[in-house]
Amino acid sequence: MHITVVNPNTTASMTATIGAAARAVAAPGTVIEAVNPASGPVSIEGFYDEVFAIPGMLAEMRARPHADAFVIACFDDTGLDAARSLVPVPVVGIGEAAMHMASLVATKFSVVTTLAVSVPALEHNVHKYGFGHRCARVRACEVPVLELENPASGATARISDEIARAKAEDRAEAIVLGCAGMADLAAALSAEHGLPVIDGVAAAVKLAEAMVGLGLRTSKAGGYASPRPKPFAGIFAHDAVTVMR
Ligand code: 5HY
Repeated sequence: MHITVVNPNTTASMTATIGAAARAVAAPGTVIEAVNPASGPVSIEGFYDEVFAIPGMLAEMRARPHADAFVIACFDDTGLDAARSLVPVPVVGIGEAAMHMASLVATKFSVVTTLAVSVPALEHNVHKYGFGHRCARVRACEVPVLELENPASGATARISDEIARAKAEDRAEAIVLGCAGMADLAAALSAEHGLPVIDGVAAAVKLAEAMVGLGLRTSKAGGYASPRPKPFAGIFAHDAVTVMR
């Protein structure tokens, strides 16, 4: 099967990290293609950045009708509902995927993300997905997204310190890494802290494989129905959906 993993931000080096994490867990026979749009924010940190990442992300998806499933590799699950409306195949957000996996191994989990500005959007998703009684807290380690790629930033140590606080203060039994850029840190942090540390990229790839294997596709019976064809004016003219799927 072919899974396209879309990093909605425009930082190719982060896309490479995401792709490596996806391929590390992909089953034999699963082809992983990791892509990012050419236009949009270099990182997504809060509501404003997110909006400008969505058109480019959807364009990357529209250009790949051959994909058996898509993973949206931003922990905010950027544009997830629009993406599920656009394509008939499964679309898995790494945030939602990680929360589901955490709920299968712990009675209570905490999320450790990057900056405080990102926290409200993630808290909204926790409740939107029905994990309000399972997620103890969404924490920020105050590391900007792209500093995750800077070995001199001390990012890993700051994430580890926040995990220690989640264990002590939240009684977290598992940790969800709240950024796609943390994908390569899960195993080491889990070993260091002695509890499950879940990376959403890996979780989303395995869930997507399972959905394809089950023949599950997004329901078009309601909210994820294909958009009705209509003109889009101005700079979004090429984003108009012209045919029903
Ligand atoms: C992400 N931003 O996973 C989110 C995390 C965040 O560019 N990729 C990003 O900080 O909201």
